[in-house]
Amino acid sequence: MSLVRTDFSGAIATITLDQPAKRNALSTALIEELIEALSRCASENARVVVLRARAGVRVWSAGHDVSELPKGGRDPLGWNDPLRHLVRSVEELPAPVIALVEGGVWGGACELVFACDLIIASPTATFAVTPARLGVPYNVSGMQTFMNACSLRIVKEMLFTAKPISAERAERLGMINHVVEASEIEAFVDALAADISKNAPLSISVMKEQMRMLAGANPMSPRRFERVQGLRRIVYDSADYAEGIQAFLEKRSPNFIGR
Ligand code: LCV
Repeated sequence: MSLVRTDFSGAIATITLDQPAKRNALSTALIEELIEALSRCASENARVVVLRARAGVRVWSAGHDVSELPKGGRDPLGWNDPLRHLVRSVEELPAPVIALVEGGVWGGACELVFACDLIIASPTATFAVTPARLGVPYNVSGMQTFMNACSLRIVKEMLFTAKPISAERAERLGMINHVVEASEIEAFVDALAADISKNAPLSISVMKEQMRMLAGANPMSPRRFERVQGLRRIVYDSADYAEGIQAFLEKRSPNFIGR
């Protein structure tokens, strides 16, 4: 059974996350279908892609499938992690991707949404970045995605508290483009997508790629990168990382000890 649906209406594609039983957790299987759907949008020259969950969901996506995270001793968000592939696929797609968000967005799914080009959310939408809740050392490019989404102080609040922020506050902070009532959000996104699809696709795709390169142009020396990787290894090799994953799987609160 498909975990993702793809529909085309002229030059506009809509990809729907469709695994409500697992709250659209970003498992390898679901991510592979998402990447395949994005690739199909590119091959069919879609001019806009709308990424959404089923209408009216309480949870847009529960984030990385925690059961697929390594138990320790290996980078949980390394270059080849499916979530990393997915974020790059969104960023490198020539067509703009509009995230239509209803319900809660958790952890790595926040990075997926923030990697989209525009974000339209209903008032029910919330955004929670959760590495600290699991004891995970988020990866460098993911941190850059968050830092490009809003001010450093807000990113620190979201990362250190792991608490959800509301769509209304996210809009006020410039983290999302519009908050639109659930009853109107589909028509709003359709009109936005139609406006974009009437413009020059080559111009748009090149401007999207320029902004990706400029936004990611963070001169980090090899020495600094190695230091970051060394620090991250301390975290994913820690007892706290193992405890965070185990506590989630056992559906209990974690007891972090700071090592
Ligand atoms: C696997 C899940 C998940 C899930 N994985 O429904 O950003 S980082 O670094 O943290 C990164 C590593 C990351 O993204 O980590 C994941 C961060 N995500 C979260 O912390 C959210 C975890 N999920 C929840 O808090 C709840 O599931 C929410 C609030 C999303 C929905 O609550 P609700 O009561 O509606 P359940 O918790 O009952 O979940 C329904 C089924 O989905 C599974 C969960 O285990 C359950 O499966 P079973 O029915 O088999 O028990 N599920 C939910 N989230 N991230 N599986």
